[in-house]
Order: sequence, then C-alpha cells, then structure tokens
Amino acid sequence: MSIDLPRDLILGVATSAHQIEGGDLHTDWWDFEQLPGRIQRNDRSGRAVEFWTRFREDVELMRDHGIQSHRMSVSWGRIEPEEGRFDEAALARYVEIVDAHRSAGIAVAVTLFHFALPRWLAARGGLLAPDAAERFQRFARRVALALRGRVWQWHTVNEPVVLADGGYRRGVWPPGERSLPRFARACRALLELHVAGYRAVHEVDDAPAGLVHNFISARGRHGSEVDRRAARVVQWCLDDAVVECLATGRIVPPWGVGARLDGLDRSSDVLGVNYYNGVTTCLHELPAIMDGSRGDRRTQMGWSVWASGLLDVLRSASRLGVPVFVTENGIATDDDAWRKAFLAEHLHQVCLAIQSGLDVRGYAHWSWIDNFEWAEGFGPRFGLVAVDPETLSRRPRESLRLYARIIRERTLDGGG
Ligand code: IFM
Repeated sequence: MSIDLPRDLILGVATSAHQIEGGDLHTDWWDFEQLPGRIQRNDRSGRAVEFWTRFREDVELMRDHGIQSHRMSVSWGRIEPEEGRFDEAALARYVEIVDAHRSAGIAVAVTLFHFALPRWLAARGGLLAPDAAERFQRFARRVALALRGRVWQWHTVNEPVVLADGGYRRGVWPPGERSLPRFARACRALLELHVAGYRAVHEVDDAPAGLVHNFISARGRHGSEVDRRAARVVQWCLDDAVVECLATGRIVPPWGVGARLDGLDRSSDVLGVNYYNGVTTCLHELPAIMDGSRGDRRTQMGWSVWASGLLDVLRSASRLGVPVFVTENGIATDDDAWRKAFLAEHLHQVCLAIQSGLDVRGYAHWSWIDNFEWAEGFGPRFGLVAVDPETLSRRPRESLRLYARIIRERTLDGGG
C-alpha cells in the first residue's frame, strides 16, 4: 500500500554544533571529555567531523539529496569564549554557513543552546549561576542580530530535561552531579534560559521560535488497567507536564510546585518534538516502574524502537496549540536496512498524525552525519551519512538515498 506525504511537510535533517563542528574547545563538554573514564573508550569530540571547515561539502551533499531543512546549532562557547567578549570571526563563519544552506535552497533552523556551556559560565555555577538567563539573553541577542532575516526557525534550548538529568541527577554529563534538588533547579533554570532566548530573538527577528523537548511514549506492559494508569502518570511526568508549563506559565509537578515563570506562557510560536523511544510501565514489578524494553531488538544506545509512540507524543505536543515540528528522530545502528525501515515507519506515523488533524509541519532526521554522541563517544552511528574515521570523508548511506527518494516522490511505498 502506498502512503502519500503532504507536499508542504518540510523534510530535513538535524545536527548540533559540539557533535559535528570540531574544535569546540571553550566549553564545559570539552573539559569533561578530558577526564579519564567519563566518555566511552575515552573518546573526545576533538575534530569531530570537521563541519566547521567542511560545511560546504555537507551542504552540497544535502542539496544533491533534496534535503529541505537543516536544524543545526551554534556554540555559545565558540561565540563568547570569554565572558562579554564576542568572537566576530566565529559569528561571521556562522553567517557563511547559514548562507551556504540558503544558496542551496535549504532552510536553516538554529538552536541557540544544545547542551555545551561556555567554560567561563560553567566555572561560576553553570546553569545554576544566578545570572545564567541574563547572560544567555545577551548571547542570544548577538546571534539573532548576526543571523536575522536568514533563519527559518529558532530553537531556544534543546531537551532541557535530558540535560538536567544527565548533568544533575545521573551525573554522567557535566557538571557530573547527583542531586535531586539541583536537578529540579536545573530544569527550572533551563526554562528560564528558554524564555530569555525567546525574548532576545524577538527583539530583533520575526522568525518563529520555541523550545525543543525530548518526548517519550509510555505504555502499560501487560495491558492491565493498573499498568495503563501507571503509563498515564509516567507520560504526564515526562511529556505533558512540560507542555502544561509552556501553556500556563506555571512550573507544575514534578518539575516544580506551581511557581509562575514570567513570560513562559508566551514563549512558544512552535514546539519541537524529539522522539526516539518509548518505555513500558508495570506496577507489579516495582521498583522497575518503567523501562525501555519490550523484549525486542535494541539500538546501539540500548533503546527499543517504537514507531507508533511518535503519534502518541505528537498528540501530547499538539495540546500546546502551536505548530509542531519533529526536530529529531533517528536510530543508532550499523544496520542501514534497519535505519531505512525506521525512517519509513516513523514518517508513516507523521502522516497519520497529520491525517488525524494535528498541525505537524516538519520532520528532521537525526542525524545528517555520524557524530560525537556525548558520553557514548563516537560509537553510536546515527548518520544518514557515514564518515571515514581517518580521512573524515563522507559516504552517503542507502538510507540517505531512500530519504532523497521519499522527499522527491512524497510516497512511502516500496521500503528500500
Ligand atoms: O545526540 C543526541 C542529541 O544531541 C540530542 N537528542 C538525542 C540525540 C541522540 O541521543
């Protein structure tokens, strides 16, 4: 059976600065990577895949494959390597990068903060520094001034809960802490950054702006009513609570106890949905109230693939009442046939969402290219494009060819 994709659905790819640029050395992540045992195999982002110098090659490949948008990010540490000193050459390079895309007919979405903080801010408290939001607003204003009129869409902060969780609850990302109260403070601080970033962008540019949240789909494991209820609670905590914060401007449980955050309810022109996996919930097997397993095959990240969860989370996200974009969705695997099936199945879910009346306007596959996957280093392969580890030369995978065909023909039949 053939499934048609709407012609106006923008189909693109996603990346982030620290993971692909190389030489992102004024950041907390760069320092964290130097500590033995923090990153798998002691990998370091190092030269990454040298997007900073090879971006024209990537843009050309994107154009040749009909890619319509690239969601990329800028590095705060690279642009503001010392507090208050902005590197004009770095800003000029970002302008060049964005313009190269525009000349190739590729729309650019820019994320202002995707996980890596400037070293100077990390040294004085990072996200929890009292003036973090103020500093971020100043940085965001500079970036918006440099790129205004060129950007299709702005994303303020990428995956606040994932970052707070890695850095302050699990302690596996910088700053390596394990404290629930500080985790909660980091979640709130990231929402403050989001509001500050949103304001800064709209002081100088009209392109739509919004937050990007990592959504997780929860389901009951055994189909019992009690498991289903547990799944609803988990889904509320992971997804709906964030949507509620954005909708009402109040920080609701479990992320806070009702305090208002001025401007939060007016900070979403769009909402970005990152979706990778689901969890199952089971009250009979406490304390494992939730896990990622459904007994099926795991990706290189240890996640199980669950395409229909994308429709669930698009429903959750749509409650905010603004256009929704799938800002990341992808799979870490060396089995490209699996990536092709993943891509087609998830795009099918996007179609179902649109057919059911949800205002989903775009899909970006994570990732354009194999890259530095944070604490997992270079092991997981998320790319539509493979990279030779020695020469860093690019090799399009079959999955990229399939994506190119889907973009061109707007139909999902035929699989590979
Ligand atoms: O690589 C990350 C990205 O930086 C944020 N979202 C999830 C991706 C895969 O883990």
